[in-house]
Amino acid sequence: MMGKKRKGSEEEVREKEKQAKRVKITDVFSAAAAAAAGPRTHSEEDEEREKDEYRELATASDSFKETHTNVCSHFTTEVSMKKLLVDVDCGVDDAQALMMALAVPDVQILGITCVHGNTSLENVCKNVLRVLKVCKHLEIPVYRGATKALLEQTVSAGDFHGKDGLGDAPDPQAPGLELVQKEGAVSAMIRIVDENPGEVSLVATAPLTNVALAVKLDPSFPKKLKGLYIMGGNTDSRGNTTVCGEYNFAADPEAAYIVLNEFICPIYIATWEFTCHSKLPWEFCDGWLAQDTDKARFMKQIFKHSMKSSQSERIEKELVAGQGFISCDSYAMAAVIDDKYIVETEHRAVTVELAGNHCRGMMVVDHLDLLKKTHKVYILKKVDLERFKDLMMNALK
Ligand SMILES: [Ca+2]
Repeated sequence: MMGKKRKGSEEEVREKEKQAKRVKITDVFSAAAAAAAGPRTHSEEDEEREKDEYRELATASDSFKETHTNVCSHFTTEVSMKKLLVDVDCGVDDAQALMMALAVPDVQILGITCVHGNTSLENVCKNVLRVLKVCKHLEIPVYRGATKALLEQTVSAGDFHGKDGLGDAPDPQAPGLELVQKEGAVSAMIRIVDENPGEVSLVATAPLTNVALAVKLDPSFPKKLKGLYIMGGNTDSRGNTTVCGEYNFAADPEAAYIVLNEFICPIYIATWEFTCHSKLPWEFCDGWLAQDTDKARFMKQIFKHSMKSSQSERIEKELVAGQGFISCDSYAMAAVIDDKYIVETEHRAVTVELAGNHCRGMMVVDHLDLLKKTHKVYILKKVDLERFKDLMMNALK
């Protein structure tokens, strides 16, 4: 009874809010009509009134943009969608990050570009299509990108996500590679960003080969991006692939160097150590996978191999701050989806070590400002894990 009453009053509040918003929108359109009709005379008084109307229009419009309501769904769709490009080497955590984004209504993925990494490029493309199929989003275009690092120095991703990248749990009904676009990944990235200047955020959860090639083909590419969100690199020389190197950076150090030194858009980085410090308890993972949905069953199947790998002696050594559930790529994805998720960042110049016997591929953080770089990146330090859990749960609903 109490619940019912509360529900009723919540509905009343929502209805009142809707009515208030309708009034605001009516005001917006009236003001727009008045402005479009033009001034009758040009007395100072009229001019002042017109300025007021424009100011009101701008304020009402801004306020409307923030409401994210369905009162005028067409208008809302145009102004509030978050446009993403996602560059992946589709292992299990890339799949988790993609599923997180695909489950959020105000996120629009304009394209998924594939790159070498966790597994072969062909497997990466296949894996992305499998994820899109289970999420019922096969309409999203998938593009084939670089098959190797810029200098072709192969660093194995090991067997953490299985040989095929998705836990070696193949699906005989998987969509075929004929669904992959003819256009190459790098030219698609450049074209899509050209068509939506200043609006697209690029989420890169793989070796940065495609992203580096994009700036080399089109030097104006970074300034047309809204932001770049990277999973990769490290802050404390903790390696998970080489002694000091995180996989995505160690797999193509030159590409990581180019991206960190040539991308002038806002850059947010979820580093290896950060993801380890932000791990979730395995109990959360159990509840997450126990959801009664096709997506949860799919995840349970592809994640089994990595969950087992996490217990190995080698992975135990790689993990910073102990055991737990770490969906590395999802931490970078959450940053672009939820504006309130990032709690604390460090604003620093960074680069990548390209030489050295042990440190090639390591991210270097310039705490002393000795590199004299004007462009600094935001290194994620603390995030709202409750919001992150909500996004994770939602991914498999
Ligand atoms: Ca990845």
